[in-house]
Amino acid sequence: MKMLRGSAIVLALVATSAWAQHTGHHQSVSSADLKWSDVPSLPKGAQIAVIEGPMNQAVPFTVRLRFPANYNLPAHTHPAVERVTVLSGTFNMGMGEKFNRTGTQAVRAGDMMIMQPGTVHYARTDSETVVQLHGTGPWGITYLNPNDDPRKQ
Ligand SMILES: [Cu+2]
Repeated sequence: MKMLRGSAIVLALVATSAWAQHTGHHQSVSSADLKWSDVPSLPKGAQIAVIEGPMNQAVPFTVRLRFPANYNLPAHTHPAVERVTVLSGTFNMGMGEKFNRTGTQAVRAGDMMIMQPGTVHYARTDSETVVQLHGTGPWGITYLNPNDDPRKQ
């Protein structure tokens, strides 16, 4: 990328304060600086770091999700295209309404999956797994069985 010398410093300063906002500015993201927090919409144990967003608006988003070992994510859908890139560990993804331990496909570090809105899917981990989601909001998650939704518990 070609950049004027003086503006590079200004952009770097903006980038550090502009995470989690869609600014259209150059951003350089170091994984060590990510701020992780719990995710109210996901079963306990998952954490999220928002790099770009916010996810609930019609803007591009990039987030990372960290799942502990032996994590189960029940069947659900999203209102927007889901693009999942696995960064570490293995994300075992299954298609369909019924959670089936043996019916998952291993999505490994470096692999990715793209799912259309409304596709019913579920996932589980055997070891700690970090995935990156990117796309365009507004994002959301709807559980097939409302009792699976931690926001309603
Ligand atoms: Cu999903």
